[in-house]
Amino acid sequence: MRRRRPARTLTATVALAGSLALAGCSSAADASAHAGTKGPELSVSGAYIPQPVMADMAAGYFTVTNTGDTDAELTSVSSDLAADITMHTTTDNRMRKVNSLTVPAGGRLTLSSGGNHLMLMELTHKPVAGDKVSMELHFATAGPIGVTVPVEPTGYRPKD
Ligand SMILES: [Cu+2]
Repeated sequence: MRRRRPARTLTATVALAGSLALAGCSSAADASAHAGTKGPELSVSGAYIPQPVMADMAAGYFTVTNTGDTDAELTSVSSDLAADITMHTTTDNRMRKVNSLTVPAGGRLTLSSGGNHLMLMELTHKPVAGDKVSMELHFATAGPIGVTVPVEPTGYRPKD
């Protein structure tokens, strides 16, 4: 009991609080590296573009699976096919443009007809069924993923 020194204990607590505050200031990527987590691990499947009815606008769908332990944010998609690609969500049959979509850790982000989707505007040409379109998906804290996307017939629905 005589060795107890409240003053020293208090100092240690302050020092610990200080180091926690510093950790909070580092970037998300740094923090996950230091914590020994593996971060997002992403793969893309089931991508397709239905042959568009109009000459200047198309939709795009795919699934991103995240087997990592950190959420990933899809922040943009680029392609030779379209100068302007935006991401949309659909709620009560109304679509809304969003700046990012989350791929949850251990989960998936699904873009499908009637739900989340890509809108491709200002098409460089009208794609037809059988074409292949290359796309690149960009993420906030993970490297980009290139995908070769088949163009399917207009009313195509994937069977799951
Ligand atoms: Cu839309």
